[in-house]
Amino acid sequence: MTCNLTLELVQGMNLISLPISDPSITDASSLAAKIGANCTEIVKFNSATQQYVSYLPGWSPLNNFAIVGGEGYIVTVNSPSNLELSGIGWVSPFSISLVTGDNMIGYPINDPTAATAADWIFKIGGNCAAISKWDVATQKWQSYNTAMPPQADFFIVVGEGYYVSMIGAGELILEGESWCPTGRVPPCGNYGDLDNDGYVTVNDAILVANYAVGGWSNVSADTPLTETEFVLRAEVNADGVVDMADSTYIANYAMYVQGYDTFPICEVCPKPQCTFTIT
Ligand SMILES: [Ca+2]
Ligand SMILES: [Ca+2]
Repeated sequence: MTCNLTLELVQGMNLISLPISDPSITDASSLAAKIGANCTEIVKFNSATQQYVSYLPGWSPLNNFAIVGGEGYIVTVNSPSNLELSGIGWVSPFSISLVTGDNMIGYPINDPTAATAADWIFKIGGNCAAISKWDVATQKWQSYNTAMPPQADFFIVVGEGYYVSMIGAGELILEGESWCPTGRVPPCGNYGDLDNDGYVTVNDAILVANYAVGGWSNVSADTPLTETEFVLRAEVNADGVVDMADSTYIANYAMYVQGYDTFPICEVCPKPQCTFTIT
């Protein structure tokens, strides 16, 4: 499943990483092209040589390095810009190798145990001396290290890049959902999954709304299901009709709205134990 995500770049330096894999971004020149004419420089940190590598859009093909998941990049723009990404999520677990010295890395997976700099130090282990971020608001570096407590911990943010300073080799393993949310699995059976992709997403809620408004002919081209199966899966609130209330219920479930952790139909008729009939 593809998704869209926008990174907002401030005028000046930004330390970013790609939260999703966008097939149109493979190297520094394609990243610069995606940002547009405002992009004046893209820098990577080569951890093997411990040196910066700079790509200057429009100047020469020199240093047109590969852009990959899990790396951080310093992107300079001469006015505020948006980086519009379209692609698929990185695969969890995502392992990032860290060498002695500095490493500039990203945050490719939404790992609930890696939400702050202190979390990262804990996950990486004893060889990690410091995590540093580039604060775009102040255009200054901010560090969290193990040597001089107490300091202000900071949140690790999707789309940003970070320096990880190591006194020996190590690894950061991120595990969780991708930044391209795939949606929730149905609470029981395959209720709420109208496009048959295995998940309950907003797209399923839209299909039910279209059915409620325009009938089968309004959705038949957008689902592999038969009408009978479609109606069975769409009737999630167990009131005997497929209407906008079901669409709303499915949307709330897909978006993890509080109080919508299951469907009423799962109490009445949890598939495959029974077959529900719509009158
Ligand atoms: Ca679905
Ligand atoms: Ca209903």
